[in-house]
Amino acid sequence: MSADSPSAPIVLTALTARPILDSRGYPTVEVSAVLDDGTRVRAAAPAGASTGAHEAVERRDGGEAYSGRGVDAAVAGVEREIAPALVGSAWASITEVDRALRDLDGTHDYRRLGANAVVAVSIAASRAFAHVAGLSLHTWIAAASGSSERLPVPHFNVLNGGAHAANALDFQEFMIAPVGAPDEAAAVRIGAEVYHALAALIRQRYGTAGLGDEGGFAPPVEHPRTVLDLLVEAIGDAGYRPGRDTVAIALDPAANYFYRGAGRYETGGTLRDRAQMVDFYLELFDEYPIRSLEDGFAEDDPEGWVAMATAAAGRWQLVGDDLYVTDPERIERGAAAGLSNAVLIKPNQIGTVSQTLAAIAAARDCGMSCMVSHRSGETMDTFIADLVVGTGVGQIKSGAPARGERVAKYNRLMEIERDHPELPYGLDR
Ligand code: 2PG
Ligand code: MG
Repeated sequence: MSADSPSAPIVLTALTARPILDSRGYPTVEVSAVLDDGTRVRAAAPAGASTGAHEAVERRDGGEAYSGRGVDAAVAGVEREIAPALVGSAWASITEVDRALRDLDGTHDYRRLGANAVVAVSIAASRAFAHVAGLSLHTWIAAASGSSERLPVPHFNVLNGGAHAANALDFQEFMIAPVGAPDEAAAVRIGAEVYHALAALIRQRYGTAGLGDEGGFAPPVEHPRTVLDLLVEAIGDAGYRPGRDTVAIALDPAANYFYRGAGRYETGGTLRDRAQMVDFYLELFDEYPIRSLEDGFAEDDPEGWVAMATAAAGRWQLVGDDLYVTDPERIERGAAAGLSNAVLIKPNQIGTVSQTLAAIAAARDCGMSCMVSHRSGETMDTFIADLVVGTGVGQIKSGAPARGERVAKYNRLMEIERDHPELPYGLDR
C-alpha cells in the first residue's frame, strides 16, 4: 500500500470540532469524525511557542478572550467548510484528503482555515484510514510511507530555558537520550530515573524544582555549562554512564531567540560572532557527551549553519527545526547548501500528514536523519508516537518523562513495544 493506494477508501458520516485547552492553558482544536461503520476517531492540534517564520499559520480569534488565542473561528471553519467538503464522499487516500484540504484553504500555509484546524482533520483522517485498513496507526503509516517500523530513541527534555521558561538561560532544551538502552521500556526507565536524580540535585542546589513548558526543570541558571555539569552528574547519580553511545545529551538552543542579526549571537551576556559560536559548540562537544545539536544557528543565518556543518564534518547530528519547518522544498534546498545532516519533523509546521511524510521522504532522499517532535503546547493526542514508529526514523522528542501530555507519547511507545516485541529499538544508523 502507498499513500495513494485506493485499496481501502474511507467515508465519513460526520465531522465536528471543539476548542479544548492545551498544556499551557490556551485553546486548541480537537476534531471528531464518525466513519460509515459508526467508528469515531479524534485528533487534536499541538501549538508551538518558539515558532519558525515559515511555519503553517494557526488561526487565532484575536480579541480579549484567552489573550486573543481563542480558536472559535478555526472550529467553525471545520464545521462550516471542511465538514461539508469531506463528509459523505469516498476518499481513496490520505494524499487525496490532504489535497482537498489544501485546495479548500486556498493558501500555501493554511492561514485561511488555520493549520490548527487542518492538521487535526488530517490526523483524524489518518486514523480513519488505519481503521478501515484493519491496521494499527503505526503499521498503516509504515505502509503509507514505505518504511520499516522501528522504536525510537526518546530524547527527554529535562531542563528548560529560552522561550519555554522564565529563567535567564538562553538555550531552550537540554535533553537526555538513552541511545544504548536495549529497548523502549528501558530507555523510558533511564529517562525517568535521570529526571528524578536531576530533581534532587536541583532542589539541593537551588531550593526549587519549578518546571518549564515541556516539563523539564527551570532552575535559576544562566550558563549552558552549569546545566551540562548537572546533567552529567544526574546521569551518574542515577547509576548510568554518560556517553555518546550510552546515555547521551542533545541540545536545542533554538538560536532564533538569541540571534542579534549580522551573524551575532548573545548568550549568557556574551556576544559571539559565527566563528566564535562554532568554537563554543565545538568546545561543548569536546567536554560533554553531546550527540545532537538542533537550531544551533538562526533560521536566517545560513552562513552560520554551513560553518557549523563544515567544522562538525559529520561527527555530530545537526538538526534543522525552525530552519526547515518540515517543508520538503526547504529540506532539499538546505541539503544542497550543506546546512545540516538532520531534520526535525513536526506535522503542524507543514499542516498535513501527507506533507509530513513527504518531508521525511525528502530528508531520506538527501541522506539526512529525522527526529519526530512534539510542540511546547501539547494535548493528550499521541499521533507522533505512531508516526515515529511507522516511519522508522529512530528518534523522537516529547519533552520530560513527566506531565500527562508528555508521557502520553512515551507511554504509547511502550504500548506499541509490548504489542510488537519484535520491533527493533534505536537509531536508524
Ligand atoms: C522546538 C519546539 C518543541 P515549540 O523548538 O523544538 O520542543 O518548541 O513547540 O515551542 O516550537
Ligand atoms: Mg526546536
